[in-house]
Amino acid sequence: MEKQYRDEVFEQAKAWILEAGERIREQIDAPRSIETKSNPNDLVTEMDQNTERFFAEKIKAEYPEHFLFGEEGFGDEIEAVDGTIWIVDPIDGTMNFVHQKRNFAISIGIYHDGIGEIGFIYNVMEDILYSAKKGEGAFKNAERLSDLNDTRPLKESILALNTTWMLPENPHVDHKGIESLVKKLRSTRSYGSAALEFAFVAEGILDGYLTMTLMPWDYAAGAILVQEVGGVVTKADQEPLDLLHKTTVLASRSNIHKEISDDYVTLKGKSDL
Ligand code: 2AM
Ligand code: CA
Repeated sequence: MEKQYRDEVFEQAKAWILEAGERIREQIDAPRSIETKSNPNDLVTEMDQNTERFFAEKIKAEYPEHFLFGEEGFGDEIEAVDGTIWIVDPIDGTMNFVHQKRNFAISIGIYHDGIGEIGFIYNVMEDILYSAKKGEGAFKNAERLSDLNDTRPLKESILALNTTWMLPENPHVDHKGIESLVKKLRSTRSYGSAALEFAFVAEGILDGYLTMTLMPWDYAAGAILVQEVGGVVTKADQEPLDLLHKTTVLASRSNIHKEISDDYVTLKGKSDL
């Protein structure tokens, strides 16, 4: 994507994200009906749907040649990465949105022919916008984020990790390896919003994020942000991410990435689930 065009799309997307976030903040205390999707804990609200519809309408009107790949299904059927695709999670961390009324984000990654060009993660209630453009670094609001420290050892690292992966019956990863990893680390965190977990890795307040089940809209923006500050983002077995399917993800500072994957992660099946 040409720089001038990327800058223009960036400014447009930023304005829409801030507007969508303001609408969510205005209605944060309104009564809402909550439905479930794939399981009783997979929540969705009208706010998720209305926010994605807002982006779908804006993108269609302004950029009819672009595609939208969104969690709530208001976009296009995407089967290939060709062209310009907005990969949108209107609310990442819906359970936090419903239960906590904070700790959720709007996540938008804009890809051209499979290359990440623009990433936004908007922590709505804190009004903090993380952003990145390919080759131009990452920002937290107006502050440029520093390149990640690549010397801190694993034993002094904090990793975002869900407790699920330590349960023997989890279908994705050998729990004993994760148990050893947890013992090795300084500590773990679990924020409940994949997008924010990526943003915190990019900011350097987390050293990494390991998960077994993410959809493209959960990591599309985050992967761009983390890579722009020198971090490494792959599937948990170090294979490249593929943008179209559910996947495992390991995002971290460069010096601990291979060690985590080689020494602690043994997948039970393929990394694309
Ligand atoms: P969501 O809120 O947009 O659904 C919670 O640990 C994180 O995982 C959130 O980012 C959440 O995104 C995501 N998530 C929840 N259920 C998921 C599922 N079945 N597959 C993939 N990601 C999921
Ligand atoms: Ca969502």
